[in-house]
Amino acid sequence: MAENETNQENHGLQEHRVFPPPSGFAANAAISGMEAYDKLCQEAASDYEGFWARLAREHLDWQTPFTNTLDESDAPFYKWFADGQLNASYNCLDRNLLNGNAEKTAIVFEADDGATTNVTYRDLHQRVCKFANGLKSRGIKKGDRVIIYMSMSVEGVAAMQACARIGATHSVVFGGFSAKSLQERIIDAGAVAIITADEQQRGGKSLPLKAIVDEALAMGGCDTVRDVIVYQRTKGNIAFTEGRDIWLHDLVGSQSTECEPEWVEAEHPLFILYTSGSTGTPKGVQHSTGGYLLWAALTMKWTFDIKPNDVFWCTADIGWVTGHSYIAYGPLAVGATQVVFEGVPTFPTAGRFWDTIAKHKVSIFYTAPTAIRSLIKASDVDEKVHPKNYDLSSLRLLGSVGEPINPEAWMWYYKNVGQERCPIVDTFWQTETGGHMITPLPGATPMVPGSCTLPLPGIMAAIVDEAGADVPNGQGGILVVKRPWPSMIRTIWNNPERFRTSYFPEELGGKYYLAGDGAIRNKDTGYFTITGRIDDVLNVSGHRMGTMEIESALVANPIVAEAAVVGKPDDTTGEAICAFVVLKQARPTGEEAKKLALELRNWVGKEIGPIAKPKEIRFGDNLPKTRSGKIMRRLLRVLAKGETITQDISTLENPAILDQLKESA
Ligand code: 6R9
Repeated sequence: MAENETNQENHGLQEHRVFPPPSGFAANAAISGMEAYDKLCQEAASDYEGFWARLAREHLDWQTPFTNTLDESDAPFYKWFADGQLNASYNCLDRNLLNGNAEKTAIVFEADDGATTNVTYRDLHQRVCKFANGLKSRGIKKGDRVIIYMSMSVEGVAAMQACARIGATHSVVFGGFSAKSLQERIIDAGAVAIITADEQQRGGKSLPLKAIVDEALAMGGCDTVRDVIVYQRTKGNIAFTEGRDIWLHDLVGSQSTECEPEWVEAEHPLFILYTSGSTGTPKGVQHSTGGYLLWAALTMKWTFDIKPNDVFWCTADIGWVTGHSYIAYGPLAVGATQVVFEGVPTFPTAGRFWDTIAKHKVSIFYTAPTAIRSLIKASDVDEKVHPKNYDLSSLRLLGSVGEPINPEAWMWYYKNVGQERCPIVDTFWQTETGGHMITPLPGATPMVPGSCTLPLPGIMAAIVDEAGADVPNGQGGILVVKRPWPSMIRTIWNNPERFRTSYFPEELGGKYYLAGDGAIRNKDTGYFTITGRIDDVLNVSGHRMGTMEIESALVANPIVAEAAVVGKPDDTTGEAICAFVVLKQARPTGEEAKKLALELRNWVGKEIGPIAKPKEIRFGDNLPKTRSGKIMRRLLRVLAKGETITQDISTLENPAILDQLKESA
């Protein structure tokens, strides 16, 4: 594991400000006061299985009740509620029709251009049933994998729900990924169908989707794919392959608005979501149906304190796990009204978020620190887009996700968006955890800017050293979860061995879930602060990127001999990608270096997607290496920051190289 570089100030370890939950909030909260929190923690500690069984019975509807709560016989391949049967789409839609929510708005769709569409639970149920019947009509069935490559839309959510309804396992690929990334995921998942749109509409521009699907399929190896289903969003011009491609409106046109859900066992894979790890290829994180849905629903109630009249808005994309748990499943499972937003935070102006909150009277707002930081900057430049100019009185709770929120951004969010009235839930979790893990409870936990505070009841988070031994509070270490929990990753698709070694390493005893983050607990409060990844994973604008993935993309370019990628701190994006590159030709300088750097950035954009483009590229005749040929990444990290190397470089083979790598092209 790489060393854990902690910037104490940045991570709020010196933070002494404490914000108790507003009293009015606590009075009506689902978990009201720390006594209520402690009581739940005690219940979990004294009867772990009983605790989870109770919650799973209370919060989900089961077609066949489970009798077996946790099966550890094949650890770390844990099974939860394994003999129970249910359907995720039934729990998200049908039960709302039965609960009297049929005419309630499920989705307020806010299009890029500001047009609004309201979809009730009854409408959504009908759309999903028609969609599910359409999928069935193409022979798609339980256990099949379906890739969803779509922008933010009601149809995107309906596509996920329709797969769930028929027991097909979906794998959503973020619309910003390249044809090559898409192709890799199609092949790894062995997908039988792809659901996409003609184009996506973002920031006033139309961007291709279907054309990228065509390109991915043309790359070969995707023989499992029989159908490409296309939602018509922009009416842009696209190619159509007869027999393979079908318009969504043609597919669902004559389908029935009823579709009996396919009852699946609780462990049935609801979805696979690819995420970056420390080695080259992305990992297909496989989630279950029962355990996953339980936590998506329960965290809506516990962390977001969702109430019948709330308007919930999570600004994530359905291509990321946050969009799965807190758009496609969680809000629907609890019968909430939510905003689904197609656009970008800066279009038509950087006031779009605040304007949309005012327009739809959003009461719970969940976004990423990167967005907050960029909107702080925007409102510094242009006073008109400052939140004070918008009516944000509907807000009662704010959330943050994806990366550490620095105390200054937290304070700005608290004062200017929440007007010191709204608690902030800084939710730490991961693609692999399925839902929130460590977060304040808005009606209970006193908040400290920059700290995600305490684990949710039932989550046995701890900090250990490299040998798996507990470390005392006040001393940093490795974040682990000591007991399995219902919404945890079940395996890596196609690679159970990688699952075991990545998440349950022998060094830690083979029983603890290794999150991949470093953390420290406060001496007095026991609060957790996440200090950043301890592996080769970067977090750029809340997007997870493996350094190895970017390196592989760079060396795939014929002009590149060698590349090393590190993260450097960035005021807006949290981390930025800095690539050190050795070319096969002589080291370029001046204009040539600039030209080649641009070429390589675009190349990476093509290979992985625009989010992976290095912000900086530096060329050297070589990389700093030890005598045994190992790249000394810690030196590269110092160089990337623009700092002087004070560390020991006695093992460095070629110290002269360091000077070359100080400046970017
Ligand atoms: C949900 C999501 C997971 C990684 C995680 C950590 C970072 C997420 C955080 C946070 C500090 C928070 N992370 N939330 N770090 N405070 N509140 O983001 O999933 O894309 O898999 O990323 O993001 O480093 O390990 P994912």
